[in-house]
Amino acid sequence: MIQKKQIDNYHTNGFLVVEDLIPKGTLQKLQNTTQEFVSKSASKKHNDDIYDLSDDHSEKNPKLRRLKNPHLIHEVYKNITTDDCILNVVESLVGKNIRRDHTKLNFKAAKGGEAIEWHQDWAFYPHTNDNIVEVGIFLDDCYDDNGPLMAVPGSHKGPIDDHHYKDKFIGAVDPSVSNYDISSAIPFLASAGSVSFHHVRSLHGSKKNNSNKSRRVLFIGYAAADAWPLTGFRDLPLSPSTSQEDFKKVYTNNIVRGGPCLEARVEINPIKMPYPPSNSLGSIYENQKEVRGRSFGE
Ligand SMILES: O=C(O)CCC(=O)C(=O)O
Repeated sequence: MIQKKQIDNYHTNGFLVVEDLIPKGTLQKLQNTTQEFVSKSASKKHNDDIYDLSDDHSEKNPKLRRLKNPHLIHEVYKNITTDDCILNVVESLVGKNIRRDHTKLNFKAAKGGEAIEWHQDWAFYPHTNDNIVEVGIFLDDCYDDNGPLMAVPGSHKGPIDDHHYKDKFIGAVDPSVSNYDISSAIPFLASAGSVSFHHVRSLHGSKKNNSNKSRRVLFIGYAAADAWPLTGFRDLPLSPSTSQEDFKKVYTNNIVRGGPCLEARVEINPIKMPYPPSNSLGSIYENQKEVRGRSFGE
């Protein structure tokens, strides 16, 4: 459990880092499993439903940028998404009915793991309310030169920056026209086993990893069960061929604490829909391709 002061900090700043939240044995399992996937990625030549590869990925020097939906491909990842050590904190931030929305494991390889441009997750997936938190489980120690995630305090309560470029949604903000002072961003620095929590509207980004150690973070997005996506669930179209089973798979089975809620709670929030899509699809790295380096000059 976390203290009231930590919860207040989350609501004031839009983020929180809790040190050493993951038990040592669990952390070890997550690290070992992740290493197995890095080894498996070596033989991959192209991005697919599981692997997102860096442009300089090769068999000799595998450079995995992201594992997509890790909870669907290995029990160890699935189990951590329902573990009380995470859900107890998530409950105190978003309430007692919780839906797991997505997972992803971001890698920043030593000496060059890629930057992620400034963005607000909300711009990608607006919902009927913004009771949504992104959890980041640190699989490695993460300090200044490892390309830590950085977030602008208070940005979760303000406007949504423009994430479009040349009339397409590219999922990145031009810092020179941001509503926020990027230089005030706070890096999330902590040892492996620590966990960050950032609000879906918090403006964040991360630099390249210039150190000689990798930086791996397992991200899990959780939403209040009554927050419904305004773009709909991609895998749950309202069509005659959508079955009860499909609904369970996409919604009910992802309720990880409390119960489901078909009554969407609607709040007034700033929203610009993420359309039309970027020229480059598949992951945030692909979406942001056209403007890569704009924020961090790398
Ligand atoms: O891995 C990172 O540093 C940033 C992750 C992130 O913001 C994202 O994947 O949307």
